[in-house]
Amino acid sequence: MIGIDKINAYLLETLSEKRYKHSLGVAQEAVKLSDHYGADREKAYLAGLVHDCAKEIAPQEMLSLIKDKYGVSPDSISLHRPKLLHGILGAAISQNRFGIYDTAVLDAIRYHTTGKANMSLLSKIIYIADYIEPNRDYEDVDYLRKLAYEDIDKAIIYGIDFTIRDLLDRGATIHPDTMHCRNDLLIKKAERSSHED
Ligand code: DGI
Ligand code: FE
Ligand code: FE
Repeated sequence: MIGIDKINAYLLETLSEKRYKHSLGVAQEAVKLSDHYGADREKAYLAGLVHDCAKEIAPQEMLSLIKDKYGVSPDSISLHRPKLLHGILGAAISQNRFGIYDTAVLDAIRYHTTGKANMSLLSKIIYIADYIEPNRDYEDVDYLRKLAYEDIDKAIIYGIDFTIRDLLDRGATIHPDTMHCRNDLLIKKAERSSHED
């Protein structure tokens, strides 16, 4: 892996100041969540720092990098909505430019926008840190911040519901991984509570 200083230099060059601050915020929040839930804080910092490294690349450029440079074939929903490509491309850049080979870190980057079924603790942490990092400001953010430290699965479901409502209001497509993630967490939650009876 290249050094953190080189990764920071790349991010400073390719991201707006606001997005770079957001990335540092996600890294910081991910470390806090890792300490709380017993995940690897160094992996969490790294994944948080780089999760949006592809966010400000123009859609056409994203597509050609993904397909031609990195040889990945995105699904049709992601192709339809280029915003969904930045996790896929972020993981490819993290591997090929930054030399990150840790599959848990790469997966957390890859799925940070949609989530997916059977997420690892690290992926869950990055997913929710993205919603609650210190620079985020929206109506429910303080409630979600509290929930994230009480029950991370519940917090993710809350975040997904929030996003799905917004997508429905805008008449947008909903990625199947988003639904798989939500269903998976809801089913596991129901199974856990039935075992408690
Ligand atoms: O990159 P960030 O802004 O920090 O956050 P993000 O990676 O979670 O991206 C949020 C955007 O992605 C937001 O505009 C909604 C969109 N999005 C999230 N899930 C889905 C989605 N868009 C579609 N079409 N389908 C999804 O399931
Ligand atoms: Fe993102
Ligand atoms: Fe983000």
